[in-house]
Amino acid sequence: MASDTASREGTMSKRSNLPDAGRRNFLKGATLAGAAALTTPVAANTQISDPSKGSTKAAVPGPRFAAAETMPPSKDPISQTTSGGDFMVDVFKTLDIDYLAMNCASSFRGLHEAVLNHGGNTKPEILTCPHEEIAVHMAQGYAKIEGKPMAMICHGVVGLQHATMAMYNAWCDRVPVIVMGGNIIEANKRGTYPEWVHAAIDPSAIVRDFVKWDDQPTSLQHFAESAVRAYKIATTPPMAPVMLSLDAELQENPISEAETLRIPKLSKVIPPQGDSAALAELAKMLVAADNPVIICDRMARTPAGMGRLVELAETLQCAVVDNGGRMNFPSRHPLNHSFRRIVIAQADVILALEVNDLFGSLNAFNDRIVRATRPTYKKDTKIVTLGSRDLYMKANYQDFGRYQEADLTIAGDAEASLPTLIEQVKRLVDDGKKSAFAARGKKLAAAKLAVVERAKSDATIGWDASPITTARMCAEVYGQIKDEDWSLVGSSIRLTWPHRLWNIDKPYRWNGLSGGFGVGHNLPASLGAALANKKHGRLTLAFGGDGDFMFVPSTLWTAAHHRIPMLYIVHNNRAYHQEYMYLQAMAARHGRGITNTDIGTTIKDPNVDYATIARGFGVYGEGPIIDPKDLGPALKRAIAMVKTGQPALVDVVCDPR
Ligand SMILES: Cc1ncc(C[n+]2csc(CCOP(=O)(O)OP(=O)(O)O)c2C)c(N)n1
Ligand SMILES: [Mg+2]
Repeated sequence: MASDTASREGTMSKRSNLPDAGRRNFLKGATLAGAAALTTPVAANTQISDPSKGSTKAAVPGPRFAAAETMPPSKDPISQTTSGGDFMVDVFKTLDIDYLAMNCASSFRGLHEAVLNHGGNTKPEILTCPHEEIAVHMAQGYAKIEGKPMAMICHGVVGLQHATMAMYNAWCDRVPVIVMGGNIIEANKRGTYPEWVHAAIDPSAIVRDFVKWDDQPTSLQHFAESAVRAYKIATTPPMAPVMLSLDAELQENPISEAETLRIPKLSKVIPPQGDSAALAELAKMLVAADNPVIICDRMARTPAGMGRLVELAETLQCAVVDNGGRMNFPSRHPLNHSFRRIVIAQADVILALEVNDLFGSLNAFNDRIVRATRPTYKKDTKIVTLGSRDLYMKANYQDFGRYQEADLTIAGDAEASLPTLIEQVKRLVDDGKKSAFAARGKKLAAAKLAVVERAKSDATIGWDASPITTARMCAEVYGQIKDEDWSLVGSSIRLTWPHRLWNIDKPYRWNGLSGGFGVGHNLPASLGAALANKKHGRLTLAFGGDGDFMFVPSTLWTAAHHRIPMLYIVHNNRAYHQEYMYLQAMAARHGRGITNTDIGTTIKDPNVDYATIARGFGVYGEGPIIDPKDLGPALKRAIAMVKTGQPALVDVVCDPR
């Protein structure tokens, strides 16, 4: 790393002495006295060029500049061979950032140009996004598959305002995203009025409650240190987005004192393991329990997480309830009891691993008459939490959920703590325990089998119905992808069939949830995950609600433009159906009938033709599929397109759930 840094520094110094005439021609050619400007190297230090003389002069402070401000410049003074943006790109390269998602804007034109012409549009490569929300959500989906963050940049003030909801989702989901925004800090440098309305003294204020850290560097050295720090903070569990506001002048102006600039090396933070004595106590509780249950949510941070959880559960032969925030546990594993929550009621010890809303997992909520909750676990059940939840909290947004009592709270990263916990558990399991555990595991396996058989039979209900049942839609899709190396990266709200029926068995087979339940997440986040899957040759697919699709349908243009293969299946119930049901419940509660409840909750009159929209964005489209018999052939054609490296959409007119 150190030698890398040294060679990079060398590159920067070299660049400042050797002008790349070709690269900067567009600047010079427009206004300058041609040959003189082209042959005059600009020393990026205390020297400035004097275009009228075609020579370099020492910069003199004071009256000379005062005069310049009151007189119109005779000629455009721009003639430079480096820009601050170049240095910023060199910093991104050291951080191994593959993509920069953006909607273009003048407040970061300096960086944009440097990415293309200094960086060669690789590491990072620009992803063109028609909406800032797409850029951030793509980064969210990408990070969970790829295990590293993507950067996005947006226009000062207005672009960031568009990015906010996606940043909130990523923050609630504890996913790292390197967010940047352009700004013009110095008032006297802002030119036209749009530059004023797009500038702020503290641009990050709007997102400060849901980023882990932010900064507005005022020098290139400051940028380098803050960029490396931002990356480190974002990727240290609990992970979260970070925000850097980038001064346009800093990006656009020549680099001065290039030889003093240094890119600090990035050292990865080792995630904290829970206290070993506490883990030993937990191991004792788990081994002594008659019915221990593990609940997990955002546990598997890396592909290693799933294997560790399988090892712990198999050692104990205990039930696992997976809330699905990450790909934690194989769906068909005999110990996966996510759809048999009765295990929570039977548990004498519950271990919660990185569970975001533990109260919600352990209590039933009913708001049909009055808002009321009741515990679903026994009074004397011992509850233990292991996770990074307690290590990081913010006050304003209430993503922490209701306070849940626990008997033992171990602060630490669950995935990092599992090896020690497994070791402690194994130490305590003697032959007697082993056979008792095996008997428990056998019972659980039988109960699991019954649940799967039940799901299979439930799935046949209304098999030939039109609109198509969601069970049939999922079964038809699975039938066609199960022998591929597939990755399911998105799902419409409450669509549980894949987890009930499919064999979801590898770390990339599922990509978790939105985090903040901000609708409009699924389509772009799925595309970001598809981008990460592309180089592995995986068949990426996602289901998504029609309501979700309507927020940022232009995501499909990004998919087509960047040739990102993904099968996107619109679960088209022609409604914001979750809200439709809430409204019906409300009307019923008030005794006023449900005749008006499709107002404001349905997406019909006119019906939306999603396949035509897809084609308009250059994406292969099938549908609307209304007759279930048409679904199989349509999926086959769409999958064939995806296998050629293109995105494809299938619009399936479905029942609500
Ligand atoms: C940004 C945002 N706006 C509104 C909501 C409220 N909301 C929750 S679910 C939902 C319906 C989404 O529709 P769709 O994706 O079609 O899913 P469906 O409920 O029909 O299965 C809405 C509007 C939200 N969560 N986020
Ligand atoms: Mg819908």
